[in-house]
Amino acid sequence: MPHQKPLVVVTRRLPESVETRMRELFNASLNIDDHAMSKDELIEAVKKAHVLVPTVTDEIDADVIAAAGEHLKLIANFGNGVDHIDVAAAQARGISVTNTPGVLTDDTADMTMALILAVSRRIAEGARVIPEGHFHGWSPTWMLGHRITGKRIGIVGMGRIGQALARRAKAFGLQVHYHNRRPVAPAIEQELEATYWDSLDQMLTRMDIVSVNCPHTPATYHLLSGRRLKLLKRDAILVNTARGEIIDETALIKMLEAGELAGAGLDVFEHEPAVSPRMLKLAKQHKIVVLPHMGSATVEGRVEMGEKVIINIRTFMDGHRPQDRVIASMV
Ligand code: 8YV
Repeated sequence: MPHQKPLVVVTRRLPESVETRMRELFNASLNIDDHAMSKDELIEAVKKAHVLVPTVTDEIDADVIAAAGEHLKLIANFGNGVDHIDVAAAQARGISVTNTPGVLTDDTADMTMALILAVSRRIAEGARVIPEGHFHGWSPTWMLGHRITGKRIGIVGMGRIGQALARRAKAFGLQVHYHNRRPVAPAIEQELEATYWDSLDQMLTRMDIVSVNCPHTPATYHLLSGRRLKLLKRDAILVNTARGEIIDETALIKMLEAGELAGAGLDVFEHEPAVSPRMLKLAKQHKIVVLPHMGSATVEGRVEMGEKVIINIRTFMDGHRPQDRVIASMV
């Protein structure tokens, strides 16, 4: 790192307090009009930057890494997931990668519960009735959804967010089940009264609600494949606030169209920001609830993410290993 302030290229607009602090601490190059950078722009950025601060909208692939100038030593991602960064290629070039875990756990878990309730209790559909002038009076059989209390939730991925969701689910009276690479500590299992399923297939056949909360890695790409989705009960619902790529979206759409699954709540999509017309049709028919990747979208969360990015850069510049360093073998 240079003795003068390092050139930190930030690819998107960040909360004002974060940008102000970055300007004070670094030679910060900010993206004033907040456009998603093209590949050429990213290549130009890595040629000159000492530190790159990308977000989920930037594909930092092997080509971008290969174009990096000798000064680039750190990619300090603004976000938790790093599936848009070729971490192995970065590591091979001696470029460290950090992320921002922990500070978006509660917000994402809250949004997951919100989607579970939205789908089960038809909230998105109901919220449109009055503004669209269709409320002509209460009726005993109108707008009925399904109770969640007493149902079984199967959480796929029991990391920070999975556990935060489990805590909320338990408070709502759901029975918590989970699949993970390995069981969580017995004390956590006890606290959450959670049942571990070594076999994802077996868990899927028994759940009323399935929530995807694992990271997207080569191992979890299409983890919920067409075959596995077929294992779900017809009256089950599926919720995804992790990454679209974890579910075979085409297979999911087919099942929803055929009425082979009761519903879905999706905050993320396989080809984001593109969402398939068939998915839009299902949303218009109120068979699914779709949100535009809002899981961590709180003012508080975004400021804390920015603060974490700054801490990671400062720690790195001071010659220490940042706490949030991501290594290729982890992803
Ligand atoms: C962020 C996310 O909005 O952190 C993540 O992995 O998916 C999001 O909630 C996004 O990544 C910001 O870059």
